[in-house]
Amino acid sequence: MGTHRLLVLAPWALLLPLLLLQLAGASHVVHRSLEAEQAPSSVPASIVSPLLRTGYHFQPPMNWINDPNGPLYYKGWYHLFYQYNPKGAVWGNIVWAHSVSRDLINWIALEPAIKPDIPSDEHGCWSGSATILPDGTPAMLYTGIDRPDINYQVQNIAFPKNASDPLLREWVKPGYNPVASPEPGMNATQFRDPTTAWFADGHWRMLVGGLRGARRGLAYLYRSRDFKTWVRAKHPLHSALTGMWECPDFFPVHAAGLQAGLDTSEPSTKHVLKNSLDLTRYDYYTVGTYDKAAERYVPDDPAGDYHRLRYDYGNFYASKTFFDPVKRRRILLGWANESDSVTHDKAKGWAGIHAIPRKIWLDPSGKQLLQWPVEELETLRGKPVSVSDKVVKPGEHLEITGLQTYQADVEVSFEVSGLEKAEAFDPAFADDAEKLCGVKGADVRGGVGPFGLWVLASSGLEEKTSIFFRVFRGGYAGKPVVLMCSDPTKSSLTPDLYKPTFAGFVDTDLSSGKISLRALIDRSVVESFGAGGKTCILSRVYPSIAIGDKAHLYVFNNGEADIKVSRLTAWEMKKPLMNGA
Ligand code: DQQ
Repeated sequence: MGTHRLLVLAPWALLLPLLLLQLAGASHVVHRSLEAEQAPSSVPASIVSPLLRTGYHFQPPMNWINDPNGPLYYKGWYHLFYQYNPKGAVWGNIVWAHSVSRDLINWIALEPAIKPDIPSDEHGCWSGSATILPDGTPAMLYTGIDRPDINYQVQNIAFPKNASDPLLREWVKPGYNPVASPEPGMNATQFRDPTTAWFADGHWRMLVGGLRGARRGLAYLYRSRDFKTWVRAKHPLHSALTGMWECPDFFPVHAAGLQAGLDTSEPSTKHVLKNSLDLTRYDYYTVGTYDKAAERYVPDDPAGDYHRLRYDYGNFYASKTFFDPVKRRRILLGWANESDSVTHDKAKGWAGIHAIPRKIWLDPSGKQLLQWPVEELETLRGKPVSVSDKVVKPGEHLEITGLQTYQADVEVSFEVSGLEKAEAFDPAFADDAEKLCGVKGADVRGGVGPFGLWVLASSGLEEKTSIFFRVFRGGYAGKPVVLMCSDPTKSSLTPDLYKPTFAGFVDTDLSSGKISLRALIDRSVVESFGAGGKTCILSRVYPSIAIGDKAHLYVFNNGEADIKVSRLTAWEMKKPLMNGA
């Protein structure tokens, strides 16, 4: 027992000086609220209200953030670096800010780790990735901007100054930087975001995102024997006519259905290549084979090359995965931008959050990935409220009461009684779930569905964000088509908000009539996971009435068929340590 207590206490003892540091940083928080008070009169009070600042999603106390960078685990700590503007709530002056965590949920802010201070990153330290070298030392590959006014991009390396510091507070950049520069004929302003390197047959390899001509997005492949001298391979690992590939990510996955992750250098018969498409601002991936001898990646479904599968069908971009050696899992981190206006962001003093870290693995079908919030999130769950075996009739809704729902985690299993009433599927929408959802939003009556949740809803339903399913007859080979949507069109009465309808199809077998939905509700974000993580949608919303204890949660059914809630459990979510804010 004594030993056990010691083990539990020891890591937190380490936290004390850091917590004091955070308190010293509390002036940031004051500064933020002062800014809010002085907001231009055109900015509604609700927008700058602390009740719309997320409670358990990753963000610093103030200012702009975008891409997650170089996530890694080292000597007992998870490290997250991220693109950050120390001077304001809009993109610019980019450095790598740095936070550490024991559990991926409670975060402590440290000083920025990588800042412009050598000729090859003097005008910006852009995105990059961590590689754990064989001796256990992390190495950081990242993009530097090396000249003013033009975003000319090169790739740099940084190492920890003191490898015995578990917090990796200081980073040094060797004199041989940059390690990769654009060559004649390459587009020097579209050449960035190195991946985690992997080792095979005597060589390290890394990818760098690029653009050839006007349309060909590509993943340049570089090789190195010593992690110092990098030589570009003649052809890219892969390319497609999609526009610029930002933040490529390439990793092995276990055979279908196994939840464990693989270290990036471990061999496997299946790999995933993800690219962030600058043109659409979505993260697309394919599952495929890595042919090491030919140094090529071949997607299993060439027809779906970067326009079919997305990690998330909502506001989620520039993501990155890493291998967690503690729980042997692969974890996905992604950035969600605001969808209010720049004036709003300046008034709030902050912009950008990260999605809750998600474990990812290959679906039993082998055709796509599954994603689920890391289990550590469940430590924030408070008292549960549950509902079982409730039928929601056509046109009815059911309020879930007994808890605050503006910061909540909701898991629900639905059962549809039969598909006789399902609407016929129009094949014109076969490739465009978003368009289909735009036409058939939550308030458009259907057959089987729309059914799902109204979250962050006002009591008079003037405001509500709808997360729902809609089932159609007559899909490919007679299979029902399941559409999952997030409809924020009624989410707020505040003007000047961007309220895109997001949607994806769910490749699920409805023969049992069952389908599940999980929604992470956090003040101005809703992260939804359909059918156990087959289809995910993150949406930013800014209610003006349904904030704080004025936010309600309902199950709704706007179809013609009964829907049964076999089981719904909702938990209030506690606030973790969040970078001192
Ligand atoms: N963000 C970084 C770039 C990357 C882009 C700059 C993606 O390195 O391509 O902040 O959001």
